[in-house]
Amino acid sequence: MEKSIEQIHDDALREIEAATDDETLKQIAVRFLGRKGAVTGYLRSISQLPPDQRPAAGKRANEVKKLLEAAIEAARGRIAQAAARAGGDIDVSLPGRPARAGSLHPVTRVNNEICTIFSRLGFDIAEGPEIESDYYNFEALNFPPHHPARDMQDTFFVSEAVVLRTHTSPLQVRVMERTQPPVKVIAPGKVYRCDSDLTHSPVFHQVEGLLVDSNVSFGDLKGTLTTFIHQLFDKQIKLRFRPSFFPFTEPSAEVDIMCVICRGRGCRVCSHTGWLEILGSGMVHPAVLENVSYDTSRYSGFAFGVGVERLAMLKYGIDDIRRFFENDMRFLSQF
Ligand code: 2NL
Repeated sequence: MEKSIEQIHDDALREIEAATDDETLKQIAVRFLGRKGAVTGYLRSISQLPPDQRPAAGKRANEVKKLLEAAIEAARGRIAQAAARAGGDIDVSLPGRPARAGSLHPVTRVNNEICTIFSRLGFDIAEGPEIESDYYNFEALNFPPHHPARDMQDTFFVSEAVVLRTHTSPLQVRVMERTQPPVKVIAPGKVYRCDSDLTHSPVFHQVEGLLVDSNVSFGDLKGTLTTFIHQLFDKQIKLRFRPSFFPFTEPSAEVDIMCVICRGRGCRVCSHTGWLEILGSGMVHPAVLENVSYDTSRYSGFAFGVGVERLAMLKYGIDDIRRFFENDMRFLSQF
C-alpha cells in the first residue's frame, strides 16, 4: 500500500481548496473518488490487510470518501459565488431599475385645479350621465323645440329624444330638481359636439357652475369668476365682461381675460387683441328656474361654463387641441 488514507485525505483537501473552477474540481473528483481513483484503490487494498485491521480501515476510508464529497460540493458553491461577484449572472451591486412613474393628463390636471378652486369657494361637485334626454339637454334650459340653437350646437343625436350631452348644464337641472335653494354646484365632465379642427374636438371637457339663492346679483357672478381666474392664473390677470346671448341666461356675458401669453401686448394666440375669450356666463333665465319649480320671486342665480381644454392650452402653451387625444407619450410625459 503506497499511501495511507490520511495522506490521501490531506492531498485531496489541499487540491480542492486550491481549485478555482468547476473543471478542476471535476478532475479532482475523478482522481480521488472515481472508479480508478485513490480512495477507491485504497478501499480495494483493504483485503490485503490483516483481518483484524480491516473493519476499522474500511470504516475510516468510507468516512474520508464522504468528507471529500462534501468538500467538493462546498468548493463548487464557493466558486459559483466568486464567479457571480466577478460579473456573472447577477450583479447585486447594480442600482435598481427605476419604475416609470406615470403623470396626470394635462386636461385632468386643469380639471382638478378648477374643481379645487370652486370647492374652496363652497361649491359642491355634481356628476351624471353623458347620454341625456332632449328634455334635460335642451328643453329644461329654455331651448324651445326646433330652436335654431339646437342646430347651432351641432348635436350628436342618439335618437329623436336622446342626445350626447352638448354641455354639463343638464346635470345642474337634475340637481335643482332634487334640491331647494341655496344651490351652489359645479358640474365637470365630457361633452360632445359634432365639430373638429385645430381648436375644436368632438369630445371635450367642460366645467359649468351654478349658484341659486336669494339676492344673487351680477356682482356675485363677477366676483366669483374674477376670484377663479386669479387663482387659476394669477392676480394680475384682468377680466372684461361683454354682452352675449344664451337661451338659458339673461342677461348673458362672455368673459375675456387679458392674454396670459403676451399679458395684453398682443400676440398670435390672442389675434393681437390682447384679450382671450374663455367663459360664457349670465344670470339664470327665469324660465329655467320655473322649469324646476323654483319661486322666481324669491330666488335668482348665476351660471357659467368653461372649456377645460381651452384653459389647458393657454396654461401650457399648446396650440393644437388634438395633442390632448393622441396619447403620444413624448407629449404627455412633459406634464
Ligand atoms: C359656454 C357657455 C354657459 C351656462 C353655461 C347654465 C346652466 C344652467 C342654467 C343656466 Cl343649469 N346656465 N350654464 C350659462 C352660461 C354660459 O356656458 O360657452 N361654455 C363654454
